[in-house]
Amino acid sequence: MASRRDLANAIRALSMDAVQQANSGHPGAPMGMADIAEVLWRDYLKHNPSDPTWANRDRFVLSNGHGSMLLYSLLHLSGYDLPIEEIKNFRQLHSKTPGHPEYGYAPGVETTTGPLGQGISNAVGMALAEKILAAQFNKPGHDLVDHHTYTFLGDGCLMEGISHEVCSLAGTLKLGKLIAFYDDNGISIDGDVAGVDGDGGWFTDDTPARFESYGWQVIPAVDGHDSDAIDAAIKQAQASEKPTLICCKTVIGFGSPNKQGKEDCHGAPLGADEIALTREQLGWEYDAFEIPEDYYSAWSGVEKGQAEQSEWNKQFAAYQSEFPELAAEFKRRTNGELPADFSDKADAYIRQCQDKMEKVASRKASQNCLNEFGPLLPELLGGSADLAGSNLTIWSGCKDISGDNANGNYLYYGVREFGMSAIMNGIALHGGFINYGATFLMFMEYARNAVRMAALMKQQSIFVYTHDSIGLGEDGPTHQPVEQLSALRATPNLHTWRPCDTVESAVSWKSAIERNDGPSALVFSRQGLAPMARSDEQLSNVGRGGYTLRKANDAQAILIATGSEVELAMSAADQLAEKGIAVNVVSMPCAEIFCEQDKAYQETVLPQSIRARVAVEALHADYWHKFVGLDGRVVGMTSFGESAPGNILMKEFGFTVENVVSKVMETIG
Ligand SMILES: Cc1ncc(C[n+]2csc(CCOP(=O)(O)OP(=O)(O)O)c2C)c(N)n1
Ligand SMILES: [Mg+2]
Repeated sequence: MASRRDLANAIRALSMDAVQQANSGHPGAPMGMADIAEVLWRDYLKHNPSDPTWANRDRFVLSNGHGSMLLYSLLHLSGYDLPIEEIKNFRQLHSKTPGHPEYGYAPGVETTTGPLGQGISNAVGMALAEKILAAQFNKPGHDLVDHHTYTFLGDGCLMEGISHEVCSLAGTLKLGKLIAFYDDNGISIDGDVAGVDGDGGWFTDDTPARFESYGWQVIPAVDGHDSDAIDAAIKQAQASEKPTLICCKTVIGFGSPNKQGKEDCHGAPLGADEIALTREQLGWEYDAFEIPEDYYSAWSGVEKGQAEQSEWNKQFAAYQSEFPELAAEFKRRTNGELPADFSDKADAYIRQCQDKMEKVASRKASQNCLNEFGPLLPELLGGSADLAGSNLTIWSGCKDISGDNANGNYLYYGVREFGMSAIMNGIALHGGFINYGATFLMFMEYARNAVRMAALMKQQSIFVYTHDSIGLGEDGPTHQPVEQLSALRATPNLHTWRPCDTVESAVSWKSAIERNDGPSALVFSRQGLAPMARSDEQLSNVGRGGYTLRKANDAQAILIATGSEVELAMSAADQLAEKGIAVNVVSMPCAEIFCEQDKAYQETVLPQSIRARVAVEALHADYWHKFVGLDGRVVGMTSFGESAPGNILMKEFGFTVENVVSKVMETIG
């Protein structure tokens, strides 16, 4: 019978052979962590390879995503729909086994990892989602939601600053079902992280002390190649109310006689000769990609998983008979379905905003939406990175979440923009929630890569950004976004909204809530914005991302504006009309959605025949050239802002009726 070590060697063999075949990849981490993975996956992980979407499965996150072959080996061996051909096609076009684990490619990959530090952050989000969902749904005798989140991470993840943000919060929020395995191999790409003989190096933290200070349970100095020690550590971790870091001393590339323990095996094939020597050293007598049947049976998680899931199904049935409404809600939420009446009620509210014609800052309009939509959506889970009072993210039904009471719907993320955003992605991936998190638009920059990951993974994270331009005023250029909106708009699969009034704000929220195949960024102003009158047709076109807000007969020019500059464009159009110049005004709250509309609609809004176009937006000018063309002009920002009252800055940087009018005059010659 195969020993634990033999079973772990199946991972080692698959990993080194797949990397060799692809002639690229990372054999070191999979070979180093194979023994840990064997104990966790065969003896502890609660999962059903036949149903990778089972709501109560344990989550497993490979935060050191370069070790993707570790995850692919585990999925293949334990019986997921990931055949050996996919392992042979590692890193090839259209395979399910891309270079780093990509969400949505292979079944069982819970999140995309590769940008170090974000996997552990997603794992914190998943553990947090589990804790909140459990608090909302579990009843005495019914632990409907009850699973662990396990994550593997390396030196790289711990060096990344985001790991501080999220692990600190995980400690405060007492995420006891989060169990992290630190691959303490002393190596990263450039070599020995702690230097050689006490000299040099770049990572010499006292990691156990660091995590203890966060409020974690730390199990130090576990031999990552000793199955019994790993087993004991997992037991101890599961017994704790605190999140646990298991520090595993491992040897990178374990089994490779000439490369193990060295950075050489981190991210390059071992080479045919070394692979042969490794086979010998490990006593692995099978050919490349050959796994004997008895190994597959020993690894298979199928039967156990099916049994676990049917046991849970029984639990669910019992819950359902006692709490039928809650059970239906649980199903609805974990299936990602909105309440049946949401869309109609949201439309009624949008109509109400139109009738009310209220002048408020769009951040306030956003809060009004939350007050309106929040009571309809128990799945709504909000937060802000220590700017709740400015972002206006708290609504009347908010209940704070704390370490001791997770039965709430509002998170204080603290000053952790990047951590918040990556945690949000983890919550979205977990399921059961629609989650939003807020900061100033400027500080999106700190969180940028997590926003990108939400878009890459098509996750419904709703990023709320207030204080959206130089219009914020006195805080000055450090706080005034300029190029940030272009960056958001350049992100594939992200919808970026910059509404001009209460109506567009409500439409943006409705769109973000209904959009379950990607993230939205909702960009709101600090300053008050005038309400716009609309016909029924105009009102229904707001959701198309761009529409004609002011239609002139025989228009000679088009003004395109968003957010706070729509009012300016309207005034400029009025003044031009007085001069006998007919101008249409297009409000473009979400350019990406406008670009998805059919050509015929786009032509009605931006007719080819009208080449005199001026875009007005108090953010970076460059984005708009594709809409205004070579004959057009942009009134936008090309420099940083200044510190002064917002209205003074708007004048200073050319956001005046006079300037917009003169730009239109230029275009019509
Ligand atoms: C944010 C980010 N920066 C840099 C990299 C490139 N990179 C991939 S692995 C790695 C070193 C990681 O070291 P460690 O986690 O110790 O991995 P090991 O070599 O032990 O497998 C680096 C710098 C990355 N993937 N993500
Ligand atoms: Mg390392």
